[in-house]
Amino acid sequence: MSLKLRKLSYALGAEVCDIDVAAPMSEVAFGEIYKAFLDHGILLFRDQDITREQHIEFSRRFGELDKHESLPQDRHPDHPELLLVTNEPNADGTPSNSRYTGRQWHSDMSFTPIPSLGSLLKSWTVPEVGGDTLFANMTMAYDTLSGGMKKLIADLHGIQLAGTRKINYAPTGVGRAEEQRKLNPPIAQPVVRVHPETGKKALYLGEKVKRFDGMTEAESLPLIQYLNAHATKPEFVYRQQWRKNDIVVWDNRCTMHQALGDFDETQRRHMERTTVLGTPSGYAVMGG
Ligand SMILES: O=C(O)CCC(=O)C(=O)O
Repeated sequence: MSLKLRKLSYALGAEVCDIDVAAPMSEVAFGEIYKAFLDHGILLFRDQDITREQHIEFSRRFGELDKHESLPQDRHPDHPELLLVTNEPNADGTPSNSRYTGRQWHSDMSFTPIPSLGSLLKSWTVPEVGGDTLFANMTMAYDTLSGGMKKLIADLHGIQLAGTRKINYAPTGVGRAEEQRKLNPPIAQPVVRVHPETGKKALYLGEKVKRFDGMTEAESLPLIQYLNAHATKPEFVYRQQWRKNDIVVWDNRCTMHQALGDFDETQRRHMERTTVLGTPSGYAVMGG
């Protein structure tokens, strides 16, 4: 098989064209997909009208899947491998817990000692317009820093906190953030992360980090905000405009992403994500 790829943006991403991810696929054919995943940071597969089981099965090709023990409130009731990102109300009519999931720059499971290798998000229901997701190339972000800045951040660790959210969103679910934090104590992750497969260095930060280990929030925040702003400049970013039955797989080791609230929230947006386990990274710290 020879993959038909179409670049999605200058910074990152490629669409894999004319493919059915649920069809039988040899190791060699999947090897081509995996190589494209490493080369482009994210891959888009359009028109994948597949079942949940097929979504899970294809995801397993990338590695062992997380059962989402660290985010139990958002799991699919019948498939622990699937995490819901939905604004569909609960059966009792209460708002969904996960309606604001991902509304800040982050890399999945950075707040755990085994951050994710990659995630595969499938769109089941999308609003008429909007509900987009931004992805940033963190290798490019690192490479374009000055030598002085690279030296300054080389040994820093950012403390990643579970359950953080931007203050402009209403709280979701009673005790949701508290539960997430209880299950996931703060983890310090290297600010410069070496990709275990490509060997390339990437920035590893996002908006779940409020301070560096060994420094105060006041000392840390200006640099964290500078680095996040640098990493998310338009030239380092791809904007995914979802259609129903898209699957996007992203490499959490060298990209970060953010779900946007750029849509009419009275319309339904329902996404489901599998999360591929990564390799151990970071260390536990006391307090945030
Ligand atoms: O819903 C989205 O577009 C992204 C959700 C997200 O950030 C995540 O699953 O980590």
